[in-house]
Amino acid sequence: MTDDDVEAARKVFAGPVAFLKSAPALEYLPDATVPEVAFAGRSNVGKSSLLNALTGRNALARTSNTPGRTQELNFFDVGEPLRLRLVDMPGYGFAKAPPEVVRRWRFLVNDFLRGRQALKRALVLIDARHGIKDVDREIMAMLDKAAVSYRLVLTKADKVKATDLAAVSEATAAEARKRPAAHPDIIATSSEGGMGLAELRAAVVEAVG
Ligand SMILES: Nc1nc2c(ncn2[C@@H]2O[C@H](COP(=O)(O)OP(=O)(O)O)[C@@H](O)[C@H]2O)c(=O)[nH]1
Ligand SMILES: [Mg+2]
Repeated sequence: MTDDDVEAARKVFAGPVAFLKSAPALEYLPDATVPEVAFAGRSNVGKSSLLNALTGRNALARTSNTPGRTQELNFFDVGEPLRLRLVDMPGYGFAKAPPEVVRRWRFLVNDFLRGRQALKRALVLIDARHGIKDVDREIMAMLDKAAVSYRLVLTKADKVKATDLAAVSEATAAEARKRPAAHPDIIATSSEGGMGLAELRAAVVEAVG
């Protein structure tokens, strides 16, 4: 990834970003005419914060204290002319979720991942304080099976010491290398300090070609 790639991506994200629609079920998906990059992660991993930080919009994706409420795919259009669509996938792994909610999540996400031509890449967010958990492995397995290429992204990097960040980065990358559809390199980010955001924007733009 060159400086030019990073600068080109900065420009894409500096353009308009607009909420397009919310899809609570597959029949509400937008037409698959624009390349998409989906964001996945456990509830509270920092997904909404990262979407806001990436796009420089404070309230684009709601940051919520009631995890697990939204079981919808949210679509955001990026760039003028329109370059790509970000997909905010419903969070998973929240405590005490009713089985029906978990079941609905699994069907919605699995059907989306398996059938979506426009989906170029997924980003699976991992909390840098905790590393990969079994619920993350479940979605990684779904992505491997659906042959959707994905990349692991550490969040909240500002919350861990540099030595711990290096260790969790290495452990996460080691696991990524064993996964058929995972990118071998991971990106460490912070929505607070801005770490990794320029690189992540470039990775998103690169994914949509
Ligand atoms: N220190 C720090 N806190 C963060 C970061 N990203 C998110 N948070 C906090 O983590 C909590 C959950 O964030 P949110 O974006 O709503 O997570 P989501 O459920 O994955 O969408 C909120 O209190 C955020 O302020 C980060 O990069 N650094
Ligand atoms: Mg959220």
